Amino acid sequence: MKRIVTIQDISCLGKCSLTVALPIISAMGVETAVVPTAVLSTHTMFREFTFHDLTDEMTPIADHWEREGFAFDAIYTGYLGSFEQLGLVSKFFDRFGGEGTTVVVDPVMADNGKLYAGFTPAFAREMANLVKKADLVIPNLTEACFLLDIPYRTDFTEAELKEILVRLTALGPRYAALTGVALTPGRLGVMSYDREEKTFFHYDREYLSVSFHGTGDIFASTTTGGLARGLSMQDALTLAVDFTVESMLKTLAEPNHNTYGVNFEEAIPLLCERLK
Ligand code: PXL
Repeated sequence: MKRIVTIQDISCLGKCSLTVALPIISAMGVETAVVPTAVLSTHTMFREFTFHDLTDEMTPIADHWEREGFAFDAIYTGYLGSFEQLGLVSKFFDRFGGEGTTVVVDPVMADNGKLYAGFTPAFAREMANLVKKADLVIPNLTEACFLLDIPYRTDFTEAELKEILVRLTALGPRYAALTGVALTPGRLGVMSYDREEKTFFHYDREYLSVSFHGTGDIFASTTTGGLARGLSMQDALTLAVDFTVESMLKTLAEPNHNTYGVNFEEAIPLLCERLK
């Protein structure tokens, strides 16, 4: 069985970060180790939340794992809360990365043109530094603009989006995948670039005019799980789009659905079916 490790917070209720990554990647038939970076009562989109930092646990966990000789087929990072954590994750990549380990960085920090509460442009620059060590970076369009320090717009042309992807891979990763790309009115999807093959890829689905929290984490988890299961980059990204859309459709089908997270649970059969 393949084994990945994911490094991000655990928001106890709210369906994002670890409470999404663990069930999804496990359902894909991949062992999922975790390094929880903080415990929050909910994600930060609620009016109030508790926050307990776990930075001090990160190095002892890695030290123990190194003594045990554990290795990972992929390392996947999501929401990271401080400069210190970015530095520790960079060290983690040095210790557990290398040949045979795919490093996936989802630079969670912004959406809809704005940084999330608590993040700064300086943090984004440091995140760009971490991205250097990734094999795949999966930003949304806002995060890509912050990583590249360019103004965010909603009307980038296809040529401009391609330029953004090329510049993201110039930071270091072989692959960049941009989420939330709308090349055609009424459609939304992913666009990616492979620096070695110099090829672009695009896949989209019907645009659902709703925005749910946690869909970026669902997308990145599915992509990482798919890669660990041996899918090509294009197949992993396609599955991630389809699973994210399916989760949103399941949510919309519920009369009194949550607004804090999506119903990915009832979409899990699609994942299992596609990985048969
Ligand atoms: O979904 C990304 C995410 C993860 N973890 C926490 C968050 C967010 C987004 O706001 O607040 C704690």
